[in-house]
Amino acid sequence: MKILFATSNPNKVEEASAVLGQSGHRVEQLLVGGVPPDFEEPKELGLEAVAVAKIEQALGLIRGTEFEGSAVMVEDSGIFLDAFDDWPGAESSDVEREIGLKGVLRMLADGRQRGAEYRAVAIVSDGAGTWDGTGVCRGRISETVRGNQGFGYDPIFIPDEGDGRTFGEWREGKNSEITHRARAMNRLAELLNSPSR
Ligand code: ITT
Repeated sequence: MKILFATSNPNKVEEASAVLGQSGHRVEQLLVGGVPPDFEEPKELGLEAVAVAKIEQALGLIRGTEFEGSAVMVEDSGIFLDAFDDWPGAESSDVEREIGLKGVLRMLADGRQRGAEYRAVAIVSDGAGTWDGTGVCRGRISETVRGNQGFGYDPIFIPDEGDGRTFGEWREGKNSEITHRARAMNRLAELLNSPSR
């Protein structure tokens, strides 16, 4: 199935394309008038609520266009630090922009626990049916910023299922089955490819 991914983040498109491509789906970034959609995100309500808000807006956006009736996908993700309550979560991109990765490291400097996890919620809808998948990737926050691969928090995130390197140091790319996004996309692929769909 062709899936139009409504996101402004090319890293997400690349990862979704690799994972869903293995299950026979073709992912393309949804561009309306040549630009990715800019959604209102109720971030204070958490990832799920943001993903639901994004899919509703995406379906509204393609209504009456050449894309109406196509499958569209949205995804909301973030990092959750064990030392804090649900933070930064859905506000990960804002926090990264406001205090930077070094600012996040400073917040853990007083010996706080360093456990963390990435979470992703992805939703596909063709207007008639809706499917969703979630994924988690457990890890811990490094002491220093290491590596420049990936995006976002990758240079300070050490996945538990890795070899001690941050995702920022994974030159081979982190698009394997262990990431939160890959897990959410694999779940979606299972649902989309199910005979009972
Ligand atoms: P769209 O909303 O347009 O899809 P976005 O990048 O703004 O793109 P989100 O609102 O879902 O996406 O914010 C996700 C943020 O969470 C992202 O900017 C990073 O700060 C962090 N994040 C999520 N997944 C990540 C990953 O795989 N690697 C690094 N950081 C990630």
